[in-house]
Amino acid sequence: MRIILASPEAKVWSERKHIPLGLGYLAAVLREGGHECMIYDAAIEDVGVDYYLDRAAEAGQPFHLIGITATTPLMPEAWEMAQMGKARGLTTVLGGPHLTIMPLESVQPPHSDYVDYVFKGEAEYSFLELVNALEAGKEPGIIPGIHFRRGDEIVASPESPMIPDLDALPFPAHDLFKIERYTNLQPLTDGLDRHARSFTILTSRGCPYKCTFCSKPVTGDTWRARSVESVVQEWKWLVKGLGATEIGVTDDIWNLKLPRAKELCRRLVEEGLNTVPWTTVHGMKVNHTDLELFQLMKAAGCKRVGFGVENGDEQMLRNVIRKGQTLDQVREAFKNAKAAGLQTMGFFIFGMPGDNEETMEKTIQLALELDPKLANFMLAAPFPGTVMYDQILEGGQVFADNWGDFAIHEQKTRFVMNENYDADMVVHKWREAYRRFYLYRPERVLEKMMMKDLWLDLPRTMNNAMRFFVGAKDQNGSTKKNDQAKVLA
Ligand code: B12
Ligand code: SF4
Repeated sequence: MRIILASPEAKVWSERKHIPLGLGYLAAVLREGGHECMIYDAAIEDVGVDYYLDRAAEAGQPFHLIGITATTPLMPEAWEMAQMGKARGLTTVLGGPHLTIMPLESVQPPHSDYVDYVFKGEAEYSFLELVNALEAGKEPGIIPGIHFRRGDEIVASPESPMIPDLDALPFPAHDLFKIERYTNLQPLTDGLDRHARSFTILTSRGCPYKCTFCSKPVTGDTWRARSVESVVQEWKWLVKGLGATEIGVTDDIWNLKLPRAKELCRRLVEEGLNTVPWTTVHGMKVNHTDLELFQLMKAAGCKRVGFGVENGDEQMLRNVIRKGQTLDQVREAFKNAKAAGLQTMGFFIFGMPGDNEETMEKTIQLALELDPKLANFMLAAPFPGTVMYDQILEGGQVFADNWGDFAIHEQKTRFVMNENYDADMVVHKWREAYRRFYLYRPERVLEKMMMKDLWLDLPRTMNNAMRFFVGAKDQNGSTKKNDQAKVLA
């Protein structure tokens, strides 16, 4: 079968363009199964997916099926793509984080007019099973994770789609990405390289922690690790086979088992793979680190480590966010990482339920104290599938016009909790954090001024400055309840 796997363009503000790795995994398994695959990522393409669908049909080699991936904010575009596919007679399949949390929504009207199948969870094997069945002209049975309509009935698989043995999977089809069109991974501090050969790699899936802002059902509570050897072989392919210039580890928690993490670093050194810089893009967990790990990471070519710090108030961290780490552990990790010569990043969240002026001030103070190379301050957004979402709905309401508003930096997902929660104060402190960290400290301003990138693209620089320090035009000005906004619950 000829299959096009597509990712909609993120309307989420981000200058970074990362490969949609999930599609790489799906393509690899489909290819092994004898099917032809193309990956279409709207984020880096100049033309719409309809262009490829029409050219293929004109050439007498039409695609038979379109598989679309989506996180929550990309759902409107995902449905649009499915409509395009359906209008051209393709079978349409949706999967990815949002569909894992809300699979039923897309097989109900109006979406059931143009969405044929939805997959919940990890779909490498189950998607292949569906494609094989369709190619053989058979009605698909109960495949793990599948949801579809049969007449008026909705067929929903009760089986777990999480894959226990990750080593059994092929490496993602990294060769199918138009890699030169993706940016480097951390342009906020490095300058934006629009043509980096930056790949991401996944050494494990799942996480046993239960942070209340995290969409936990997406990867599950059970941590499943690949063997060090398998990871090293993929790393080798990226560096030696595909000319990677940067690698990002995007696990939820790659360092859960300290000895395994250290072993991986040692093997990267042994294999001479420490020449290409790498980062832990989405952070590592502070309470599974020690100085030796950071030293080994440095030796293995790691350039920068990120940590989810979240909040500067111990009670918030323990009782509201349930991060499973203490502020002392945070301080220790930053100290050790810096001592090993690594650059650090800190991720901080503003506006979790219970956050007030005092706790947010503590968060700003902690960011200034830790002084990472990059501080990423985010507004809490109640994504479905999080404990936070359920908590808000118990005592308040989430307001948004559609799923497209669920983009963290856009400030459009508003919620009301109770009289103690001041949403305007949250936005005020969030912007203050950016100003105090990046604008009011001469050494930071100087550091920025030295960056060639800042001067080469002044309009972009100004736009970014407005967005974070003041509020860009396309960001919604008010956090107050908007009566026009729908309640998404
Ligand atoms: C890398 C990453 C990013 C990258 C995106 C890179 C990219 N182009 O995909 C960046 C930094 C840009 C990013 C941004 C955001 N992210 Co993000 N991100 C991740 C992260 C850490 C890893 C993603 C990954 O590679 N997973 C590995 C692959 C193998 O898994 P997968 O993509 O889910 O694919 C599997 C299944 O979902 C399924 N599947 C996927 N697609 C399809 C399609 C079909 C047809 C089928 C059948 C199956 C299927 O099969 C795949 C193979 O098993 C995840 C957390 C996680 N561990 O998944 C968060 C995560 C996906 N992100 C999340 C969020 C909230 C965001 C943002 C919305 C945050 C924001 N700033 O507003 C934005 C959204 C931007 C966007 N493009 O959608 C949430 C999603 C929650 C939700 N409800 O959607 C996650 C789950 C984190 C979390 N635990 O809360 N993110
Ligand atoms: S935020 Fe990170 S540590 Fe917390 S549950 Fe999610 S993946 Fe695990």
